[in-house]
Amino acid sequence: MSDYPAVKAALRAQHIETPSWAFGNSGTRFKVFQQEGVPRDAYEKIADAAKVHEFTGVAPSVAVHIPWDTVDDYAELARYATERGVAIGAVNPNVFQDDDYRLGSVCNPDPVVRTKALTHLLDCVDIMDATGSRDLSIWLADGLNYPGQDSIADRQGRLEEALAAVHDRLGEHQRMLLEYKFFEPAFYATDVPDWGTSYAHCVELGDKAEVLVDTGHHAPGTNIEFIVAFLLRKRRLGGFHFNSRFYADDDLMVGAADPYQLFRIMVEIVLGGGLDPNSGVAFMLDQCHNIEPKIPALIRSVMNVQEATAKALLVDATALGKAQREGDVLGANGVLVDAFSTDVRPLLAELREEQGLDPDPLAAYRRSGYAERIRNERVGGAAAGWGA
Ligand code: AOS
Ligand code: ZN
Ligand code: ZN
Ligand code: ZN
Repeated sequence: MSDYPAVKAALRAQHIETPSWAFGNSGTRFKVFQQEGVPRDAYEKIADAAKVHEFTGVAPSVAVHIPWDTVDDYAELARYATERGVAIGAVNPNVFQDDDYRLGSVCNPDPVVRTKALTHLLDCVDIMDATGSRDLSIWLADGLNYPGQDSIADRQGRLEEALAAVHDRLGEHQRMLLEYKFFEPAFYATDVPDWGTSYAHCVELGDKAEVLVDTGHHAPGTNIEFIVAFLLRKRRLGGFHFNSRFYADDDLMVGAADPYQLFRIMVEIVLGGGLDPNSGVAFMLDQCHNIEPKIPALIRSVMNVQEATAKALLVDATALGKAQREGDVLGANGVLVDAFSTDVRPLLAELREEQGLDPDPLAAYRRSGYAERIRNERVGGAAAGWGA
């Protein structure tokens, strides 16, 4: 067994970023259920994110999505976040919600639309300058619904051109993370469908471009931990969008569908040095809470990532290495299974107490009365949300 002080130190150093859009209302194409007390603007989303951090101690930043989180003064928004004990994390440009983007954004056959999309990406870098954010998190909905609809090759050229302009614009301490997704909203072909496409573009772009792995963006059966190990080794793993999926891009709570997969991913992170804050791997959540209350769902998600990380930290690397060198297949697998089977909840409760937190973040949140307060205070006005 690894020594607990080192395990705890690593757990304290891990930061898990919450997404502003997960605090707002969301849904499927069938229905967006309205919940009471949801934030009405970016400020209220940040206030809620601060609560997740207050009770977990490891969620000190919140990603924003532009224009969903548009405000007049981003420096002021960043100051507001600081006052609440959190920071603004990744800036997510939205180049998919306007009618102009029917045939794509930076890959659109129309140069006018491409310019509009690129301008928005560059505007988001200005926002990063104001908020002090490091990461521009790019996900493009670009793709084709029908064979022949547009030239797959030409679209790659347009993509390259736009991404290069963004890369050029980035400041010294800024990065662009390029997320991939194999389908949806385009169903025949996506312009950045997989990690290989994202990786190839990043390598060509330069050192400020890294791949973002959204755990829900893979075909069933994909070995995500292989992708993680590969990218980490090549120093191109920019970070994660964690969530769970049963069927498609379900955006359910991370660790809900397959905690063993999350553990296997975290094992590669731990063994590959990705937990070191200098490795630059950003642990972000990308979830939508359609039917469950948002803040408790995010607290639960943060705890699920922590549990998987704790188990990964308990992997006996010495015993694993020895078994691997000796070709002891069952022994090596047993080391992983032993770590996964360990109940790390007492360890995490102890860690929280050492950090001056309640050992049970969900119970502490429930007792705090915050849910009742926002339900009473946030009446009237439109709820800000996903697609808002
Ligand atoms: C979309 O499927 C991606 O996961 C993006 O990260 C997206 O911007 C985010 O989910 C907000 O809708
Ligand atoms: Zn995502
Ligand atoms: Zn997604
Ligand atoms: Zn997702």
